[in-house]
Amino acid sequence: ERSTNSFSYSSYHTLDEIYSWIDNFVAEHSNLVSKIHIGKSFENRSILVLKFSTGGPNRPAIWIDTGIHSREWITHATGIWISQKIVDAYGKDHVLKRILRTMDIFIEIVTNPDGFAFTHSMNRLWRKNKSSQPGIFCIGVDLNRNWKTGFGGNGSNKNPCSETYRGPAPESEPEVAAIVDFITGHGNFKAMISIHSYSQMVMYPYGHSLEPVPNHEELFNLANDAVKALYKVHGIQYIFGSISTTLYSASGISVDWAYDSGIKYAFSFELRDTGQYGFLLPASQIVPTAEETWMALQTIMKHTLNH
Ligand code: ING
Ligand code: ZN
Repeated sequence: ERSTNSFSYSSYHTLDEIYSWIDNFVAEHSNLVSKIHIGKSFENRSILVLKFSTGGPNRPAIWIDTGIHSREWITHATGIWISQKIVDAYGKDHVLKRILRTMDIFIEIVTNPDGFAFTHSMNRLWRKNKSSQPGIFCIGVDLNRNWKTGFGGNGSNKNPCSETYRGPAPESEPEVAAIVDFITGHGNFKAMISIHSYSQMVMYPYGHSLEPVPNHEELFNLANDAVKALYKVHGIQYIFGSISTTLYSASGISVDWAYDSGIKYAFSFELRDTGQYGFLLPASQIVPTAEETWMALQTIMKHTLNH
């Protein structure tokens, strides 16, 4: 396909389809969007980030990633829909205009490309990346246990065969190292939102500890506002709170690393549903899920802009 006109935002897509959508999308909106290559996956696929910017060097920035767990297909689909929404709403929507006058937005849609390709070819429910180590039979590291902060703590596993295998060392995985290098090199990120499915939750650090973060109250109130804005769209109820108290202990996770790196608005979403379909959410729910998620994201972006 040579244009995004024929792309269906209400269907799930393969990696090749998404990567060619990215190329068309960037070409059609070159005034606002560019594509950044931040690294290569274990199997040598490109790791791509969309940058939404109206100019200016190194503006304060918002990071959004989807698909760090490859089976969570609703998250990639939501990332794509939201990217399209940003270019549509820019020029119409005053809030978004205000956000993009001051800040840049970065979206990594396929954060785990090797795993994602594997969910299409071999195993729909694959979660980890596809890295292997000599002499070790099991494949894959959980990319949301491989970050430096709290690495090796509760809610991560040292067994390579586990679904939450943390990997041999912090940032051992190229998919994680690429983001760490990019965000650290940029140096001006103010918010990180890492999107998963499923369970209908908005959460903030810490995952590795029960200790409340210094701005816990601010994050609690902001999560509450985000969940309320989300509810208004289609009446879907999310719960919210810190990761360790709302879901479970999890160590070596992206948002704990972001928070301890100075990114004080760090959130992790769990999108629809609560288990009826789980990871196999019907495509008919893509657009409604994205619509409501967008309202929650805007709530966080607006707050980041004003603080
Ligand atoms: N759940 C997340 C997981 O990595 C999570 C929960 C999200 C933990 C963010 C910590 C931070 O286990 C899913 N669905 O992957
Ligand atoms: Zn996940």
